[in-house]
Amino acid sequence: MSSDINLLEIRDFLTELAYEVGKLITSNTGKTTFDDKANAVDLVTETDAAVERLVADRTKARYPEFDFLGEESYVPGVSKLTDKPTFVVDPIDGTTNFIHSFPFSCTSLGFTINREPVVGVIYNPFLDWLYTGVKGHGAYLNKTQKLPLRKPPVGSKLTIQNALIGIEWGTQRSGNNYQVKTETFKKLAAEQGGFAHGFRSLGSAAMNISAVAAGQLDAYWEGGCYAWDVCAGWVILSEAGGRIVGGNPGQWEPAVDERIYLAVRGGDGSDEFIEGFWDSIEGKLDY
Ligand code: LIP
Repeated sequence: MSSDINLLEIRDFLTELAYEVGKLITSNTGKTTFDDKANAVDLVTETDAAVERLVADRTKARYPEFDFLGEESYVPGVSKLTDKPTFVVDPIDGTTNFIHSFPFSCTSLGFTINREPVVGVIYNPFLDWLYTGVKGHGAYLNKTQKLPLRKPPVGSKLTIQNALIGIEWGTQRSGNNYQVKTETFKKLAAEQGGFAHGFRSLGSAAMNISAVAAGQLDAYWEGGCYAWDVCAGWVILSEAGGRIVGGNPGQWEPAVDERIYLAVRGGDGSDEFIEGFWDSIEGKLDY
């Protein structure tokens, strides 16, 4: 029975595992060769695979009855997220950052029950930032700093104009999705458009979502990432008072493997912000 599962124990187990794989990540950054996946900007390294093997072995040994879904062992059309308790893992989120030694890659270790993210552990070993969240138990940075860290000014409302927004170019650099993204970026930035305060691309979905959970980004919009990119961040953001809605208009309750997301911090005006953001999207993302 899923109600018998000790989520806090799973958080602690995944935290120790994150610290362990963090050493593997920092000791190999910038040193390892890389291969292309979908194209010349969709990259993977042997360290990604080694970290995933370690996480898979440890989780299987400790929780043999639970399923595992990982980026590097995923088989399109075969690997599926089910209702079973499942570890949903991105061994290194921000692989391009890892290859370039840009210190915004992390390991993202999530856990779902009935496809709902209920435990999240994200660890950036370069900056020693550990984000954790457990359903019903809050979200924290480095175990003690409750999220969000930044509280918006009293009386302020979340609007596109006063927002700092996480965006990513992703790996598709032509076609409809690239067109929708780039035209939407322009619309959100333009003085006659959203005139947003600014945009940040951390190069990692998990790091972007963690920044929204911390209140340091107001939102993050991306299409094309997968359940393993967002699962851990999903519960961390929810426990920090934010939420993830669909990255195309009208999807208020997306599935974790929906692949098109808009993450928004908590606070006054978030519904209007979401609807205004959706109105700014120039077309429809399709993944
Ligand atoms: C990355 C995502 C990021 C996306 C990148 C890449 P990876 O995951 O976290 O949001 O823009 O294209 O997919 O491949 O580094 O694990």
